[in-house]
Amino acid sequence: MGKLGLLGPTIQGYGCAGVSNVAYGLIQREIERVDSGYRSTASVQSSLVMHPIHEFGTDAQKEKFLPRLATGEIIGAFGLTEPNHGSDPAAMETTAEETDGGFIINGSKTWISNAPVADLFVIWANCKWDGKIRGFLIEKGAKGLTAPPIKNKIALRVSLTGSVFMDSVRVSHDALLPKSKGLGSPFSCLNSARFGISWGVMGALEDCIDRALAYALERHQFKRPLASFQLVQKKLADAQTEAALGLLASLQVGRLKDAGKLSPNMISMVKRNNCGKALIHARAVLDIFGGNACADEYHVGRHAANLQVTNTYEGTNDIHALILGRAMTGIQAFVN
Ligand code: TGC
Ligand code: FAD
Repeated sequence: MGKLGLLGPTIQGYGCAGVSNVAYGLIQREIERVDSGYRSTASVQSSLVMHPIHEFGTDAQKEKFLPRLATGEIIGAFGLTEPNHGSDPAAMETTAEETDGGFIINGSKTWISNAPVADLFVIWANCKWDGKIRGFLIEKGAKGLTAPPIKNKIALRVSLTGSVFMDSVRVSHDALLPKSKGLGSPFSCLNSARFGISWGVMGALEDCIDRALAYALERHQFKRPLASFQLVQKKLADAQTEAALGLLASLQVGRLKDAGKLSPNMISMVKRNNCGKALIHARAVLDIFGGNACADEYHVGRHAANLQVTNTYEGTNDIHALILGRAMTGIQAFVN
């Protein structure tokens, strides 16, 4: 991916491709045709690690990390979710305390993509001196930092996921992302990643449709191809319609993002809609495979399992419904 210029592609300079947000979306769509886990690896690196360094970091941090993240020489991870706080990151327990030489970080993160192989961790912590959430760059090998893998996942198996434990990890002042302040900072990273997911899941659905169509044309029952049955055609037509509508919605959001006219609520709408529709229709076309649905060589079952996760991470389907409900009614349904 690094060789192809697919990592951090919207960033100008630092060896990055410097393409538009629409191009970023198209990249995620193609990567997720292969597997949602590949797209996860790429979008964490691009949107959740390179973006905050570029947005909130010093020139020295950008020079030090961005070129090597762009080539894939080093891998990054983004730690927001904690064992006791997923949908509600504002309540995080990870803390940063200022000392003479820098900061001491304590806490734990869970379900962190790329963590077991990460060279660099963007860790979000509550700063004890003013109660604000800020980002910190912690390099692999820091004393007190461990990132064990979460094993035996039943979905997104190609993406490595881990916990991150920080037991009095000492970092220098250079570790702070100085322009990050408040929950809006990690959320700005999520805006970019959620936008990419909205394109990516449509790529996964398109792969499901292509495979189901090919199977339906080839497999015969009652002396006719499955594709000749009206119920099978309806499944394919419904899925193709949602893939087309979802992609066009993401394209419009991408154009608005490129024009600087984006509202994060638009991203919640396309992330929620496209992940939900991709899951529903991947499951529907999976039926076409009959018993072969449970054979891994047909791939659609793998996509369907992955798409359940895309409906969970980066804000669950229901959390995005509540974000949209808040935007419409002005009433927040998830008050602490
Ligand atoms: P709330 O009061 O709404 O906002 C707090 C501050 O943040 C600002 N803000 C945003 N800024 C930019 N973009 C957005 N989308 C923003 N949403 C909110 C807001 O203006 C406010 O700023 P300020 O200056 O007034 O302080 O915060 P809340 O605590 O009430 O939020 C609730 C909720 C549910 C919306 C939020 O917490 C949420 O989105 N929860 C879901 C958590 C989530 O998405 N976690 C993702 C973890 S990372 C991940 O899953 C990676 S998977 C990667 C992969 O493998 O692909
Ligand atoms: P919870 O918050 O406990 O939610 C459980 C259920 O309750 C959900 O259905 C939710 O919608 C519902 N719920 C919660 N609050 C409300 C409410 N107010 N009203 C109605 N319903 C509610 N996180 C990272 O920080 N970095 C990563 O790289 C990362 N990668 C991930 C990779 C994988 C494979 C997975 C599975 C997760 C990853 N995550 C990552 C974590 C992910 O973002 C969280 O799992 C997600 O935000 C949900 O949090 P939770 O699992 O704690 O669920």
